[in-house]
Amino acid sequence: MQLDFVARELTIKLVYYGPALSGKTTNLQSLHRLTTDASRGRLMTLETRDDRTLFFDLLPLAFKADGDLSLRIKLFTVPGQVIHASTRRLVLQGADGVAFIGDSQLTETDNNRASFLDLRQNLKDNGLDLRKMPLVIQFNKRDLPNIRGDEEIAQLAEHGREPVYKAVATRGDGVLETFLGLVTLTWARLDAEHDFSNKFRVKSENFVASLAKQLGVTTDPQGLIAAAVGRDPRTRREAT
Ligand SMILES: Nc1nc2c(ncn2[C@@H]2O[C@H](COP(=O)(O)OP(=O)(O)OP(=O)(O)O)[C@@H](O)[C@H]2O)c(=O)[nH]1
Ligand SMILES: [Mg+2]
Repeated sequence: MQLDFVARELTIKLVYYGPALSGKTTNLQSLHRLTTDASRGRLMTLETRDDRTLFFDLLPLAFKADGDLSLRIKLFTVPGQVIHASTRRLVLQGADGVAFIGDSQLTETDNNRASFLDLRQNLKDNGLDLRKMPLVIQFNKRDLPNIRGDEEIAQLAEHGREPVYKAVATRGDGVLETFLGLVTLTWARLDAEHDFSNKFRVKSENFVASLAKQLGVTTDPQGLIAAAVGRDPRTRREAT
């Protein structure tokens, strides 16, 4: 998080993390497609010929809140391939929130798990604690055969503390849901810590709804956020 109090400008960093080929870059591409020109900057990607992210992707978004606050969101993806471990750690530096993009295919279960452990370790190496990090989980590629079933995901969601979204990122399904769920958690966390809604006279109740509207989202944002399986991001997480 970066705060320019004089300019009333807050910049937050959100990171899409997950195993290789789970669809992190695709999420940003879909988000870019689903938002309006006025609210977003250029999507920067750096890939090899076969679509593998080499360093990171970055999508900048901008939002003017009701009160006195301009919010900039820098949305990053990490490169999922195992060899890019040090790059992932670098991209995670100063993250305010994380979306973990998992691959629903049964064959990817071990890779998802390894990537999740890698996330926890890399956060730790950056002095960040996974348990305190605003985090949503996405199970992507729901259109493919041989995927983890809805019931299994519902069970996982019930036992975990994070909101879980199902997605087909190529079609844009679940993409706004995941993003808005993450923004909801991240704003709640930053607001609780720094009292931004008072300092900037921002109405927290309709913060995410008005952000969604400015981004050009035409669907009811509350409905999108509520698509989470398991925990609803709008409810407070009990202290653990
Ligand atoms: N069928 C299907 N394919 C998808 C979906 N989302 C992404 N893909 C495909 O999966 C491949 C990898 O997607 P990327 O978005 O590049 O994956 P990534 O997570 O950025 O991969 P790395 O950069 O290597 O970490 C591409 O061919 C995408 O088109 C989905 O929901 N369904
Ligand atoms: Mg990528």
